[in-house]
Amino acid sequence: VGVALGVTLRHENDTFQETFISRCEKFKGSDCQKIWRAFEQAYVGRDPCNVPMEEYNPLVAAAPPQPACNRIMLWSKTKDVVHDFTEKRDCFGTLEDTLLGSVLDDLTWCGKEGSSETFTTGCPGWTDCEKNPVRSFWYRASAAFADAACGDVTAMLNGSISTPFYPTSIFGSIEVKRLNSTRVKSLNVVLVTEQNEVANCTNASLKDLQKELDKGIKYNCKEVEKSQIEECASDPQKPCGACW
Ligand code: ZNA
Repeated sequence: VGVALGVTLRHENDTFQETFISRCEKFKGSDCQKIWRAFEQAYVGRDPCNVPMEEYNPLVAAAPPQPACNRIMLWSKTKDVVHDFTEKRDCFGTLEDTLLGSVLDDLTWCGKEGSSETFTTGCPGWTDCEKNPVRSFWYRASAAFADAACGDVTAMLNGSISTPFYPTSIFGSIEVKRLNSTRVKSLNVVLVTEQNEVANCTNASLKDLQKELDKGIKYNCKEVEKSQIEECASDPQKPCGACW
């Protein structure tokens, strides 16, 4: 049993690294071996509940997000509709379109004290402990992405829930706070609504969002039906600026 388990784990470890490297290599000119080593050092051999976001500083330094002014798309509780749109249309870039976000999207990983391996099973879940390797990575990567934001920034929030702006979400606790008025002109909220609209742009949580914004950043909010976003995603003729 011990041997069989050892073989399974070795295999798990290799597949994860292969996924990492092959996703990374889609970004031409990147030193993916170097980026892998910077990634691994953040969590390998560590208690998987004690990986602070700062452990990923060397990784972010090795693969910093490239700022694309006026094209930054942030999101909270709208992952599917956002990525459906950004995959089909070349209008906006999300964190998941940057090297680090694209390499690690939908992956789970952790280390273990006394081991030099990467595990993909038996890792703490998002809420099991705060300083888990996956959650700390997204905090750190989101901070870097927001720091690099410039011009007019868009954020897709969910109008089908009662608090589209959640102060403890990554968008609320990291991204909004790090938008800097010397670089960012405006934050444009697209509130994605469905037939059963629960929240509109007058929602109290959106007042809290405006209070968090650096003075000097203009704020706009627009309610847009999900079906309209999906239609524009499937209509390559329509200019980006005419989607909503
Ligand atoms: N691609 C990702 O998996 C991911 C991306 C995970 C976390 C954060 N991000 C960044 S931050 C993303 O690019 C957006 O710009 C920002 C959204 O973060 P948020 O405001 O916290 O939004 P959210 O919808 O609550 O969470 C985003 C993602 O985090 C979810 O799709 C899940 O993958 C993960 N997540 C959040 N809360 C939980 C969770 N997974 C499991 N349990 C949770 N309670």
